[in-house]
Amino acid sequence: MSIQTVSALLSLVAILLLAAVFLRVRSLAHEGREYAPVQGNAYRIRNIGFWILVLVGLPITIWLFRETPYTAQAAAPQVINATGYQWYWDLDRDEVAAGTPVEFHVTSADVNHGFGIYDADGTLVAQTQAMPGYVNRLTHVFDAPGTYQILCLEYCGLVHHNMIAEILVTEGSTDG
Ligand SMILES: [Cu+2]
Repeated sequence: MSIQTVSALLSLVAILLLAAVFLRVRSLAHEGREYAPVQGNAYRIRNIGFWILVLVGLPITIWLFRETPYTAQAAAPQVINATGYQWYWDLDRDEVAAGTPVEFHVTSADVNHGFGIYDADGTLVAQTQAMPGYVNRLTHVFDAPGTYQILCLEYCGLVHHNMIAEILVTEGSTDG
């Protein structure tokens, strides 16, 4: 089960629990109750919640902060400067290592292009825009070695379909 499926199921359970609480409160709302004991209970629950947050949430928060800034913990990115032209890509580097972040600095020399990275099966793995006057940064970690293709994702004129470049992703780490 993927992490997305797990979090979706957990969210669903939490939503159902919350809905059950609301329905329970609604069904009790018709009963006349003494106000003071209800208020006392509510304050007790609020106190317990507060101390759970302090005793559990605070240590977890501090623990999670130990690696900040997170980017400094990651290996130095491999940088590829990519420029789109009508109708080709210019990459200053076409070989990177799998498992280490690759930072694409993407721009265009003429019109808007779409910078799409496809794996060997033709699945889009990452994309950004290539725009004249701007440098868009796209960080991607290639999990699997292989040959990846850069295709233009925005119609940019007559030979748009021919804007294909290749990146070779090799096993393991390189100098970066
Ligand atoms: Cu294009």
